Amino acid sequence: MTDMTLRRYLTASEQPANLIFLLEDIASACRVIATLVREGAFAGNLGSAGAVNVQGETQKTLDILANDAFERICSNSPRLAALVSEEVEEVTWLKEPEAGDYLLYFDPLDGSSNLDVNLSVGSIFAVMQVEKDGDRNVLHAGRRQLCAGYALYGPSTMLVLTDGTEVSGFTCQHGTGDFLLTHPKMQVPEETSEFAINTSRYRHWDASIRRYVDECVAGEEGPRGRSFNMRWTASMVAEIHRILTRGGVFLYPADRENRKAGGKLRLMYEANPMAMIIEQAGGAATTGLAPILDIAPTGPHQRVPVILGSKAEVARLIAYHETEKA
Ligand code: P6P
Repeated sequence: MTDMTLRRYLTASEQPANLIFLLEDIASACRVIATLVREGAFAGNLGSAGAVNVQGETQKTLDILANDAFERICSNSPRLAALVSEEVEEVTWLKEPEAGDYLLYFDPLDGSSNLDVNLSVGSIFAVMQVEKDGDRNVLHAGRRQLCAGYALYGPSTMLVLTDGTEVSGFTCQHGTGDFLLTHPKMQVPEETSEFAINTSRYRHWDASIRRYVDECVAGEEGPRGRSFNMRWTASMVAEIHRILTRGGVFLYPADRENRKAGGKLRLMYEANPMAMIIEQAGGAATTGLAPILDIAPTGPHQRVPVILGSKAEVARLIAYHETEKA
């Protein structure tokens, strides 16, 4: 069994000490959230908090507790200037920003509708930097992310992280709480026969998405000449982890119903971090019309269309966005 702990891995990667401190704090927050999720039924933490968040979604009690864990644990990081959370409308400024300070973007508990039915959920995060002293701008394109990652609270708790050079997966050892390197240099297979989309939205889809899914469903007799499998777990973290592990393509496209809102998923703390991870693992990430990481944000909670995963399938979907205009 590996003895490569997250600390050893980060130290060997020669990241700046203050970034290592921040990533360790994020890992600590994820350990706390893993316990909160695992013990939720005993502590009476399952179910709704009776409030609605900035997204207009009913907040689960664990959404709030997970956000509190990130805030409480990460706010002490020496060079962290601001927090941008899915659960908080405003940007939380911890200090007067100085050039080089870190900005932390996070979805503390993604897929929380799965909690009450005991299915996988996760946390998603990304780190960028303040550009110059006093600069209170958190709206930077995803290309500027220094690192990104997620925690998956599944049969085991995993932390998957990229620092812009590779994607590494760490599994939390239940006894010690150490995150040990179990999945080094993760790569997305270029080809796949598995797609993930909420098919109940078929009636809202554009022609490009309908064509893609219809061809997959047509199987061996259809234009793709092979059968496809479909998965939908209502947890982006679980979908992305499966795609990183065995390939696939994840789609939450713009459609006739969500286009006015910009799509469903949020750019700064869902799409951008996952796009960096997938690109670093050899996959591709697009809105269908442009790379996600090139989008110039207009707001901290901006929504975008998301298509990402195995490069060959993403390329096909981009082509269909060009040819199927309806
Ligand atoms: P739907 C969870 O709410 C989330 O943001 C992602 O984790 C997930 O992929 C998607 O929304 C699920 O959407 O349409 O199934 O509710």
